[in-house]
Amino acid sequence: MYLVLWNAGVLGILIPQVLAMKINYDGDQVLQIIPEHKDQVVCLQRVCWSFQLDLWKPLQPEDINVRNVVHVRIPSIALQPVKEAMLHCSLSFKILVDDLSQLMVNPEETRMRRRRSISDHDYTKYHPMEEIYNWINLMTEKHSDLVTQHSLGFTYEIRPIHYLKISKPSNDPKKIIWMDCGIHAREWIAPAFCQWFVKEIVENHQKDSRIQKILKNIDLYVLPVLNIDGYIYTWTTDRLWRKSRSKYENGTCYGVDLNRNYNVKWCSFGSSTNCSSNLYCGTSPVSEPETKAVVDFVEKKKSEMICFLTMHSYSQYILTPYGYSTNLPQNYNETIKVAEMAASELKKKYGTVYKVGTFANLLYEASGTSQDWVYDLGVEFSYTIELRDNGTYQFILPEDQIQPTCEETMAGVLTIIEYVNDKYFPNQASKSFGNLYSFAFLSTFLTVVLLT
Ligand code: 0X9
Ligand code: ZN
Ligand code: ZN
Repeated sequence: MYLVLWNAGVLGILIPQVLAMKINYDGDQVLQIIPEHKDQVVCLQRVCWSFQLDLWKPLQPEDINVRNVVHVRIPSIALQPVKEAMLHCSLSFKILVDDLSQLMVNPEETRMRRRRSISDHDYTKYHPMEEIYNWINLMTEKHSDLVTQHSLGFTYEIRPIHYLKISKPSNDPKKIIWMDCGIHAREWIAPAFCQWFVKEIVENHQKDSRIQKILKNIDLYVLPVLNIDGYIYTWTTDRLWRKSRSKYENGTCYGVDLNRNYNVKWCSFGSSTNCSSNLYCGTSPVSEPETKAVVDFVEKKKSEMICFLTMHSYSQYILTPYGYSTNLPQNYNETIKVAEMAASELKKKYGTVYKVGTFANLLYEASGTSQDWVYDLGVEFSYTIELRDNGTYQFILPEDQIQPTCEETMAGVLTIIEYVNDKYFPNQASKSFGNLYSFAFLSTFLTVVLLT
């Protein structure tokens, strides 16, 4: 049974890969529009619907609002009529990207790079999936004292989903912090950050006292790419693919938005029942094997899990629950405080400004996200982090921004992790200092007592 599935999977992947033409975005533009009045909103929505435009921000015309920034891709052939239609209702626009295809790196070229040893793995480049699989292997070989790889499950196209567990041996019970990257295929900076994060931890766990302290109490679980099928598809066929690659309605449409597929107000807001939509929520909650893999894992580990981080792009946000409701979670003040601390540490590196808040209040409501599902399961600190940029390059963040993005994000993420560690392990937070302090206090006290 397994072998048959695997073969079918391989064939199912290989055939379309050979036949499918790569989608090119020659001459496509990305426009920024900020509608100032209600009638402009309505006009812009109509333009989006009638030209079937690919909205990037927000993701569907229904969520366009007065004075909210809109980013939309216009195919080269539609440029003239779309711009005319916009000017017709006095909508002014700014050209964010003049020719999208110019921004996209040539993946074939990148694929030619062959990695031989771990020191060759270039953390300032984007990597195709086979290189990430190799990196996972090499990481566990080279750092077997600290890093192990485990299977979370399989994707729709039957590829193994691996996560890394970073753990120091301990006799005391530990807690778990989870981080996943690559739910959305085109958000390449997220998997790049997961790789960076693991590198930083393994390289610094001996010299950095903060990482040392954290690893005493906490195991870090890192999932470098969840939506592997989609990620591969962005390399082979469509750089702007968002969803997974499951097949619907006899192959007339593909893919579920894996961040709309969780069993939390499933398919109510900011999602679609239309399988052609970028926000397709699937046929039922947890219908996708990728979602199921995460759900099974989190359910098994929920009593130990104290923090859940899910990495996305773009917009530069640290988001707290909820997405499915504008109601605030019970620990809102604390989670916001921690997010603000993280944003401020992040900003210290390169001055990058992140906004903090709930998704539903900052942007629009979205149900069925992993962040909300995990939070409602009882994981106290659950964050979605939307990495760079803020609109100049959007999903096509240039490789020369990988390093600064990862460095600043590392500062932010470590702030969250340290806070959570200190909260759950208060005595360990500054034990040596504490001991010294009580010794000093006791001896002063004794001296005073003895002298009087
Ligand atoms: O819409 C999403 O899935 C995320 N944004 S993205 O542009 N990367 O697609 C944000 C999800 C936020 N979720 C919650 N706050 N619950
Ligand atoms: Zn495996
Ligand atoms: Zn995303």
